[in-house]
Amino acid sequence: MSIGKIVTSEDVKEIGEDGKFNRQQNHFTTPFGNDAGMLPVEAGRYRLLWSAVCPWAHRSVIAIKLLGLEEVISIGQASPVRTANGWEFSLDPDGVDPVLGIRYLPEIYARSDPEYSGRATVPAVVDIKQGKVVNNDYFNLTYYWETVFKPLHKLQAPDLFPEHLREDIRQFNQVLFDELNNGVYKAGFAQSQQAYEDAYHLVFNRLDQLEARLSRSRYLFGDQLTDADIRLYVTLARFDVAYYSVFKTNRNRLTDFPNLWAYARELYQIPAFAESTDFQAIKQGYWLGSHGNNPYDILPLGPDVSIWQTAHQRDKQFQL
Ligand SMILES: N[C@@H](CCC(=O)N[C@@H](CS)C(=O)NCC(=O)O)C(=O)O
Repeated sequence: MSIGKIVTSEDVKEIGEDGKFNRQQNHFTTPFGNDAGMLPVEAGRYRLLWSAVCPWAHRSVIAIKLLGLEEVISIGQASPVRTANGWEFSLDPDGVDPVLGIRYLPEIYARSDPEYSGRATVPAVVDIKQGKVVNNDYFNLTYYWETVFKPLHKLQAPDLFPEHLREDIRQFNQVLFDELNNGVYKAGFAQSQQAYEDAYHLVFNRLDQLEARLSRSRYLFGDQLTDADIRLYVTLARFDVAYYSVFKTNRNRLTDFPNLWAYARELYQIPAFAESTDFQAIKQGYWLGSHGNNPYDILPLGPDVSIWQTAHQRDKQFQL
């Protein structure tokens, strides 16, 4: 199947006159829910397509695992290095996704909306029944898994989005997105010195504030792991292996912040986080993909990621 020309950041005009990166809007945003016009909440109906390099997709996979939704929402994984034809399912036998039969992600975007002119991105949720992308709203996906999919959670699943904290978490997540999750991309994709420097300061000012917050609190919202922690984690897990060098956010490494570093290790040591964190894939994806500006495709050997397994002591530090 022909997938046509691959859409790039330039095509969708994500770089402004001032050299600043402005991320494209999501296109498939119909909410999941039980009201008319929503995507029905059903077990076995949807397939989440992701790549281990991608922080926006990673957060969704962590939430699915923590909530025990793996049997409810199936997961298809593209290889970490985006090809000239877009995300490729080369990790699968014969190089095609076994459920959807696609080789490249843009195939299913084209099938879903022939008029779609944006980048074909992960995460993408496909309605298996229709064989179409129905949602790529990465900002809100975890909220759906945590709320409307609640009747399908495993027994004793954690409450990652507690009612009384929802508004606070939403507000916090927006700041986290603007200044850190997407802040690193603003630095990495900047096309002017000023745009890069503004983003660099945004990132490190926010990290300084989070370092202070996590010196007083085991997780972002007290003693309970929430959606906000998943979102912070996916950026921290990529910081030293990718962003520090590839995106030039190099005032400090994650390992230079004692509280953030111990907090990140604590999360990594929870199976849902460790099982879905592939540092080698992250490194390949940022260095060898289009982000890397690495003409000879040389993959750095460091940093040593075995240190993610060292003791964190956060449980002792915040004994109830
Ligand atoms: N859907 C969002 C976020 C998701 C996103 O950027 N995903 C990246 C991987 S981390 C992607 O799939 N990029 C494909 C491309 O740019 O062609 C967007 O369009 O900016």
